[in-house]
Amino acid sequence: MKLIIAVVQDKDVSKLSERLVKEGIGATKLASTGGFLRAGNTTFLVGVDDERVESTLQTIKDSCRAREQLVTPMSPLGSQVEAYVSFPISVQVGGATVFVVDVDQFLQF
Ligand code: 2BA
Repeated sequence: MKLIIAVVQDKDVSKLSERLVKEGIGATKLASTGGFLRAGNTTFLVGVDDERVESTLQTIKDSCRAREQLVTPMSPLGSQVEAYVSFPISVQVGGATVFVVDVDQFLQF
């Protein structure tokens, strides 16, 4: 068994949730925050038997798409700490960031 941990954009959550339910794949959703953008995203925990890993990854891939997001970092201007200028830059977010890890035991009490 594997645990698939997938960080997805909030805009893709309902589509992915619906697909997982339809395909009978159990999942848990956690509200999470990206370390870089500090914007909300959603982390799915999906436990699946080994033979369903590839199809589950394909479901995640099909449900999540990349988007451009503008971020305005603060950049120092000159030597004074309080002198800052900000300008927006575009970063590509997603589709999904996925980790697949081995599960030692799966227990339900
Ligand atoms: P964030 O950390 O908010 O990152 C959003 C997007 O910003 C990233 O998209 C990437 O394009 C860009 N980015 C991240 N760190 C950067 C940096 N130091 N410099 C320049 N640009 C940077 P994705 O790579 O698609 O990641 C989407 C979200 O997936 C991330 O949101 C984070 O929540 C998660 N994630 C990505 N890589 C991860 C990792 N190695 N471990 C855990 N979570 C990760």
